[in-house]
Amino acid sequence: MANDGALKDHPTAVGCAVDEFVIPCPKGRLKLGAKTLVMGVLNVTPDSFSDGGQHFAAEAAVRHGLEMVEAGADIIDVGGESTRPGAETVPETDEIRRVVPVIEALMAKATPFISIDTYKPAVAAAALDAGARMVNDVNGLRDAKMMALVARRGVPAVIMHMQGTPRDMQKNPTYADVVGDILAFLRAQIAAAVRAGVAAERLIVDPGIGFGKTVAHNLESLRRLDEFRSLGRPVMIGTSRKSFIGQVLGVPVEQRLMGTAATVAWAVAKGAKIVRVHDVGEAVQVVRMCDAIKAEA
Ligand code: HH2
Repeated sequence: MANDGALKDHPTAVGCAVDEFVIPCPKGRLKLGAKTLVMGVLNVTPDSFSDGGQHFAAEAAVRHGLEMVEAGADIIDVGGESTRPGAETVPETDEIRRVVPVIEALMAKATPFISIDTYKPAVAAAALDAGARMVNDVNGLRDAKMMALVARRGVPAVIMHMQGTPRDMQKNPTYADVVGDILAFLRAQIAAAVRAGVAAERLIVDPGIGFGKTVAHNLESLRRLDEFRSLGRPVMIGTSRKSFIGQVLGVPVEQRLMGTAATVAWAVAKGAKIVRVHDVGEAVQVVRMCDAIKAEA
């Protein structure tokens, strides 16, 4: 079966009681248990905030995707539109033209477990046709067509929280209680998805670090990350190289590896089941170490 990385048991998982989720998906299942999964970011974009342009040519993207598989990525998250603050939207035909050849080539070469990072139903549909097996929606399944697609295809989906849109989300984010507000949104979207025919067991939740949040909001969301487990669904987190790390440490984007590692370790300790990162080899070491410590607890 494909998806070897995600399906393999971690050696330290033996005999320890941890919360465990098994998500059925086309051609297999995604196991989220004692082994924290590492999702590698594959941006096929000219303008992503940290790696824009580096993997824009399909060949370079495929090469980088294969490198991440080799480095131990369990999931490859392919995206064709940057969602950095202020980013311009990309027409869906262009986004499809960016991601589909890359997904097809990756599937032909290594059959990794691929998720499609998009909020556009047509892009998600094309990506699933090309071999992707999960939808990662930064818009949190707010689009009824996306919800219907996920229900119809029976694929796992990440519901991410974002306040506003990438164009305006960092202008003046405000919350009554950042974690409480995100929890309320995620809870409502899980309920709406179930009403639309999505099996609750296929849903993953993500508080959306950096999406309509100040540095203080991001830090509080991480500090209280364990509260998201009350939703009864696996928690995913994407902190990699993000600007709140730069603001805390006073370092530019290319010097945020250690800050990212700290957030990944913290997130695993607080119960995250998937970490979305650019630096896969390093993150694999961090999560394996954290998983080993947790397993002995
Ligand atoms: N962050 C980014 C994109 N997609 N998806 C989820 N579920 N969670 C995240 O935190 C998340 C995400 C932004 O990071 P990146 O893809 O590196 O940048 P850009 O949007 O500029 O391509």
